[in-house]
Amino acid sequence: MFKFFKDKLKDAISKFSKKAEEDSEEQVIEEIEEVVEEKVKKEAKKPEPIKEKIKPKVEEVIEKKKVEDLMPKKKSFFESITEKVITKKINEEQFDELFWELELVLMENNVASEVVEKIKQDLKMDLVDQPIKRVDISETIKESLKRSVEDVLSFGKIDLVKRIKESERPFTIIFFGINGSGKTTAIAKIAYKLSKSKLRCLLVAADTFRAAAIQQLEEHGRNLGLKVIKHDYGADPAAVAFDGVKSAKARGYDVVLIDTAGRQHSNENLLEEMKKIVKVVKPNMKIFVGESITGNDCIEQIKKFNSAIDIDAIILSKADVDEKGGAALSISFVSGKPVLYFGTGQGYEDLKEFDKDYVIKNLGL
Ligand SMILES: Nc1nc2c(ncn2[C@@H]2O[C@H](COP(=O)(O)OP(=O)(O)OP(=O)(O)O)[C@@H](O)[C@H]2O)c(=O)[nH]1
Ligand SMILES: [Mg+2]
Repeated sequence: MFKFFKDKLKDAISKFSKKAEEDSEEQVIEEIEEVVEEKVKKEAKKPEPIKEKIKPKVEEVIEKKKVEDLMPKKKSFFESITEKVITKKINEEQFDELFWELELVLMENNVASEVVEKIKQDLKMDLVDQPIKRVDISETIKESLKRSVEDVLSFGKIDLVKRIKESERPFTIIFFGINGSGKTTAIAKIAYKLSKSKLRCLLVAADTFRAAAIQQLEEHGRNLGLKVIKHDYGADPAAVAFDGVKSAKARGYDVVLIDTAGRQHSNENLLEEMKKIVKVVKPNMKIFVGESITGNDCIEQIKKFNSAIDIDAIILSKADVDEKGGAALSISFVSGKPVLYFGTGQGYEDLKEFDKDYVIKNLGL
């Protein structure tokens, strides 16, 4: 995950810092000239000889520009020059120009515009008009970016097993998403995970629309040793879901996992049908399953699903084949809903709990 993004991000940080350093050579000389001129003005009697006298010393300090720890409380004239040489300041205009490269990388890797803007503002606060040690420019940019990303990913986590164990039974979860996003696979993976935590799961085939959808869930049921509640194809999905919950109550199941048909977020009829299922079942949790690789499309989808039925949590499938990862970075920040799991393959064990540190590490930050 994030491989392409990580490499590009590294390049952009390095370009940002190199450019920031390059730009500053001229700026430093100007700033030194200002300090010298001020000193010369103060000693206005014989400006020329003083300037001559100072010149070699200034050159000497410039030579030693990598010297650190020359920041006394009360700065002498030459110390002020040293500080100008070993630190630099980026003004707002320069920042906007320097950030552009990073902005392109973020956008190219599907980071949502809301998140790009937040990162930009955070970096601006940290970097603009702040003295930064020249030798540390790259590290300072990286640290600032890391803090910003950490902030973007700071949403409340849900411990699903704990939540289920603390709730009244059966705990009902309905899975929604567009066609082929990985809903049915995610249900099988979650059922596998919950079963290992000694929770009895009942699967409900409320996708009565797509050919072979019921068989697909039944096959998972057989593999995992779990019962599947089904009606015929074409049946009302809300009725199947209702029947599933009723059965689970009667037979003492802990969890009901309801599969639904894929629906485009632009199809109003299918969104209405989804509202009906929710109204009839009143689930404990509505999970949106989105494909990580679809990037900003995935963000648009959740916005639409969210406004129709108020999603509770997200599963991002196919993270294993997503080299960019912008959706993983942005979806919670933009939707305000937590990512529960990443789907990381087609096997039952390929479900990874969302972990902020894992994302940050994979971004190379
Ligand atoms: N690599 C990878 N493939 C996945 C993952 N999750 C699902 N898939 C594959 O994606 C395809 C679609 O998955 P499904 O679970 O059938 O998707 P769905 O949302 O139920 O599809 P519909 O019911 O048609 O809307 C299948 O081939 C899955 O094996 C994942 O995390 N990684
Ligand atoms: Mg399905």
